[in-house]
Amino acid sequence: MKVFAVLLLAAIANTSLAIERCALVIALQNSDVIGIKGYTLEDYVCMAHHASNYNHTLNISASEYGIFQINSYWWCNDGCTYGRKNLCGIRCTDLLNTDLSDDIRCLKRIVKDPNGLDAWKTYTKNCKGQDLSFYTQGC
Ligand SMILES: [Ca+2]
Repeated sequence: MKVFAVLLLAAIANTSLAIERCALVIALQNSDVIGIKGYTLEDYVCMAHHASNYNHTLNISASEYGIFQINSYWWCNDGCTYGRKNLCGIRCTDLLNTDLSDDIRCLKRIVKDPNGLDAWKTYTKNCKGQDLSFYTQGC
């Protein structure tokens, strides 16, 4: 019985992660970020995987927010307005909820900057120029 409970919990954990990944895939497919500078759906999903492991509540060191780990100095308002740019015109806390539409709008704004997805070191290290088909499989 104990083994069954552990297996059941493991299955639930795997399922919730998979649903989160596929929810991101669908949200990106319904947006207009695919194709900007030649970036594919897989590029974005890979970046999110390595940035946050699809954890939309992640707030590392209070300066990186959400599923894409968007930085508060340039892109959102964290309440400490001094020196901040808020180029996406949103509250940083809006990057921590389950509504990914504003996260993706901000992602689009960032990707249009000269660095594109290279703004994420985790993208250049783990995703750029690699076979990324795994990231959208099963969705
Ligand atoms: Ca959001």
